[in-house]
Formats: sequence, structure tokens, C-alpha cells
Amino acid sequence: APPDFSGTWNMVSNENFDRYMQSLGIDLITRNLAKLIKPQKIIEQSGDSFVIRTLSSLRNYRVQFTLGQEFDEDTKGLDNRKCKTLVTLDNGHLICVQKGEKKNRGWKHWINGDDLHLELSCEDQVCKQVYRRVQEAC
Ligand code: 1AG
Repeated sequence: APPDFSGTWNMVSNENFDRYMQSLGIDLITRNLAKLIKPQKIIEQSGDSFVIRTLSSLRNYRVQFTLGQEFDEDTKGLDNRKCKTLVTLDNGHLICVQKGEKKNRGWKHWINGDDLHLELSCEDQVCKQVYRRVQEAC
């Protein structure tokens, strides 16, 4: 059965985020603030439909999509670019391609045990993040 990404996830590690942000043209002051924060992901999945919210003290970001349906993404509050974005599910991996000004841009999410993995790519940079599931009270 395909994984259910739904839940609340807290960042536990973040590798090469600075160079990923550099490849998106994020200024030094913003990068230095962004490096310090540990965002939370809140994912709501129902069938092929997803809402992913990335929450932090610095910025919040929300994206909503249906698997296999390209949409217009505006990375408002991040690098403020427009992309034609497509997300598909391949062997348990959510694969996102963000077509636009930046080459080789996209991300991948997958689950391993209680960990949600995220690889963010832009040009020749790959940022690797891990989030851990927040257990809900019963
Ligand atoms: C995302 O995750 C959004 C994740 O698409 C944002 C990742 C990197 C941010 C890109 C550029 C940085 C620009 C400004 C820095 C300011 C804040 C950094 C903290 C960002 C929190 C919102 C992929 C997927 C679905 O989970 O969106």
C-alpha cells in the first residue's frame, strides 16, 4: 500500500541548505536567519490530494496539489518565483518537478519508519532534510 504522508513532522536535520538557498538567489541575511530555524511540516493527504504546510517563526509556506496534475506554483515568501509544478508518486516517493527559470528544480519526499525525508534540488545543489513524526495524544 502507498504510504500516508499525513501528519505533523518536526525537522531534525538539514544538510546543504545554505547552498540550496544560494542557488535560489536568497540574500545572505535571510539565509543566515533561515539556517537557524527548524520548520514543522503539516501534511494533509486524502487520496491523490495533498496540502503541505511548512511552518516556522520566519516564514510559512503552503502548497496544495493533486498527483499528476500540473499547477502554477508561486513560491511567495521563499524565492518569489513562478513555476509549472507537477507532483507524482513513484514507488512510495513523492516526486515534484518545478519547471521555471531555475534548472533542475524540484523536491522528493519519502517515509522511512518515523522519519519523513526531503531532498530539495536546484541547479547543482541538493539539500537533504529529515523530519520526525510528532505522535498525537490518544
Ligand atoms: C517546500 O518544501 C518549501 C520549503 O517547497 C522551503 C525550503 C526552502 C526555502 C527556499 C528558499 C528560502 C527562502 C527564504 C528563506 C526563508 C525561510 C526559510 C524557511 C522556510 C519555511 C517556510 C517542499 C515540500 C512542499 O515540503 O512544499
